Amino acid sequence: MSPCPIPAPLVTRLRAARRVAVLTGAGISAESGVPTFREAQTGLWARYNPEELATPDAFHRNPKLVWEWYAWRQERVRQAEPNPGHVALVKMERRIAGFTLITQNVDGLHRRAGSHQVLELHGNLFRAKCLDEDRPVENWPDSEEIPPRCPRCGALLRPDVVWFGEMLPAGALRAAEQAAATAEVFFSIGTSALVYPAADLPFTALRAGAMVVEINPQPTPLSSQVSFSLNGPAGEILPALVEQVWGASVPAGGTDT
Ligand code: BJW
Repeated sequence: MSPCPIPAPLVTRLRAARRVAVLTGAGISAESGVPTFREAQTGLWARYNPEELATPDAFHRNPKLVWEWYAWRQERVRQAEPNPGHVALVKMERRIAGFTLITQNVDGLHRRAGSHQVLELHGNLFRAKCLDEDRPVENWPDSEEIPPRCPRCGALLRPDVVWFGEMLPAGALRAAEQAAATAEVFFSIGTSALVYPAADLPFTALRAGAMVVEINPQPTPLSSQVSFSLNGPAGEILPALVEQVWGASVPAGGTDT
């Protein structure tokens, strides 16, 4: 049962839409038990501010601390499962030919739910790259050293994610901007809409005349601008929306890695 009614004009527009783009943030994984970026961390990490750990400076100052933070997050995500919000987006992908899923998340839960086309704007928690060569590294020899070293050049390895002040992957960003500029309906789901350039995407869609819909239990800087603000958890609102638009029988399909 959705905590808020799905607006009729949204249902009508979605049934007819050929191009839909969705931007997700940490909130979509909250109901899987993955902490959002700006909420208090737990346990060992409660005294650290994620915004201060996700920077090149933090890594240069204390690479071991930052590597271990990402290792802790990997472990939490391994224990998590995709939730009904992720699954509803898989169903949406199956219903709309021109569907683009853009995520700021690094947890890989959209793919684990079965989404095929995912533009990962901020990288992926489960990849590492060489700090000096900026190339992905898949395997490295066991060692006591944290972080481990690049087997080719001996430089430190770092998580293959995008930190503040770093460029987003150009191809993914270009595809996301194109999807936002051409979408008939654009969703901004579970993001505080504070971090650029991702936070610009809903505005690109608005300028191009899209219906822009936000799903979030809390207001954001985007809320006053959107066509519809659906206040509640994505894991409840998205399944209700998909069911109302396309009925209960939309297949979700299996999981991919
Ligand atoms: C629920 C829910 C439920 C809870 N259901 N919802 C223009 C203006 C000002 C600044 C800039 C600008 N352009 C660029 C900048 C600088 C900077 C920036 O944006 N700073 C701002 C903070 C002011 N941007 C950058 O540096 C970017 N690079 C760049 O622009 O390069 C070009 C350049 C270079 C040099 C100079 C100038 C330009 C890179 C940004 C990289 C962000 N990286 C991180 C870390 C990734 C790795 C990791 O995960 O560790 O990405 S930071 C962090 O924030 C992470 C997230 O993806 C991102 C967004 O967070 P998100 O997803 O919105 O999470 P939260 O926690 O903030 O919000 C969760 C929401 O969910 C809340 O609203 C809840 O209410 C909601 N929620 N439960 C639905 N059940």
